[in-house]
Amino acid sequence: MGRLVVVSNRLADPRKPAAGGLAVALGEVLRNTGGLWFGWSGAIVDDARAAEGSLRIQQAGAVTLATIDLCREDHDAYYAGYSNGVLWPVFHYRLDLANFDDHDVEGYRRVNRLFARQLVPLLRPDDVIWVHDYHLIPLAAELRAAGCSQRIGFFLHIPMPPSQIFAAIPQHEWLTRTLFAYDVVGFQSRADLGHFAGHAGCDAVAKRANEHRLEAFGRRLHAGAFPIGIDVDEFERLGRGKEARDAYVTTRDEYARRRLLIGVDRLDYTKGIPQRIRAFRELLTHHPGNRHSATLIQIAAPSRESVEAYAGIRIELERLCGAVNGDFGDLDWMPVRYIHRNVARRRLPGLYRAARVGIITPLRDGMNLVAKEYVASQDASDPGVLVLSRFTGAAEQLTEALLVNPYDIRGTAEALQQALAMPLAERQARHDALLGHIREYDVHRWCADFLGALDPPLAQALGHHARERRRRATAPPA
Ligand code: GDG
Repeated sequence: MGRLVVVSNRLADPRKPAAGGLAVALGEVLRNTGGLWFGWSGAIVDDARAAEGSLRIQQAGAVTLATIDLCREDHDAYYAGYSNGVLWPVFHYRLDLANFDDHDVEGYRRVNRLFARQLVPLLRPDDVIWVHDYHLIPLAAELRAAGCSQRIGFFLHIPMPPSQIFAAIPQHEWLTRTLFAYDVVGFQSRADLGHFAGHAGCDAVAKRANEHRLEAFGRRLHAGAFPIGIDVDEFERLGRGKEARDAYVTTRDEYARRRLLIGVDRLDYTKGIPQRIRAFRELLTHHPGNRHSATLIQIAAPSRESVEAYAGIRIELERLCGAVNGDFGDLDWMPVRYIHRNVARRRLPGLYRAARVGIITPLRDGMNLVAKEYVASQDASDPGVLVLSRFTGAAEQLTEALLVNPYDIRGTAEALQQALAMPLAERQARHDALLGHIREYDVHRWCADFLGALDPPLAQALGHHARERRRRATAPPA
């Protein structure tokens, strides 16, 4: 069995529970193959020479973690500039927020070249390489240029926009060409896959041999939809832990006379948080029975504060929440609890469970794992209702949620009212179906399906380990 090498912008220590489901799942596969995880350390150093000599290798159990630092100029152009100032907004259909600057794309190329240069000496001939996300689109092309012939796959965690939007990026042809250096390219949804296939047909004049096989630039590419999931078992375990139970009991008792709605997001303009606050305001306006009763807890974890486009959203949200509380609140009732802080991961399942409605309404999202975490945290005998934006990858699977158009403030408010008034039997039936989906398409299935397309022998060997894990998890204690 070959070794798995994961490459991503940042990496997480898979042994730490705070790392999240993705790190747990990748960590498991990496452990079982004695694999390597390579990425940026998060440190910014003074000059390019210091970055060049910064490779650090540590052992995390059976997994090797290899990191490099970036110099300030490269970081600003690659991370804040091209990745988060061009690719993130455009891939989320926000051309208005994109800041096209030739200087940034040069930095993006430089860092991808640096990643390749530092990674190549660590590689073995039978390694299988899995590259993650928009920061590293041209990495395989750089690795191929350096002589790598290993199998290389790429997974895009964010949406793939339609060709008319993608083509606004001045370097769209180059990006498309570099994607053909991979053997497998994975997307979150069938819609995203369709957009890519359509675009490759224009940009690369790709021939589509079948649903998944595209040919261009003398290379064959397998393109597929691999919807990411959560580690449902791990999340349920977290939910049984002390911190989650405490968070549940405290929240339930504090809001005993209220019905709670909850939103949990990174503070990002793609997540539709201002629209959500407006919809909640609309709910209080048109359904006054919710006054003194419904409370929205909105957790907005700080994110990318160095990127220009994020500056305004914090101010806008504070203003919107302040206005709802000022206009509707009373001495004994604050309609919106807005928390601009990171909440410990171990507490999240308790908060989700205490809320009658999970309100997940991004304007555009590759998948959205919070929606799945909310479902996994519910008490099946008295579950809450998921109100979900139709513009998330998750909506392609979670059709038993109340699907809304987040731009339609009145429509979203009506869905909130429907959720708050939903009878128990309907809540149970919807929850049962949703839980079935998230169990079937969990993060382990995502890993197995992607690796199955990239390297079938590796996936087969890992399948054996996964069966062992399940057997151990379900075996009665000795
Ligand atoms: C990208 C794509 C895709 C949030 N607030 C806190 C916190 N979180 C955790 C959630 C969840 C994760 O962060 C967010 O995941 P999402 O999927 O919702 O969104 P992105 O961060 O934008 O992720 C997305 C994902 O990649 C995976 O492919 O689904 O579409 O944009 O796990 O629980 N965690 C803690 N405190 C918080 O305050 N601890």
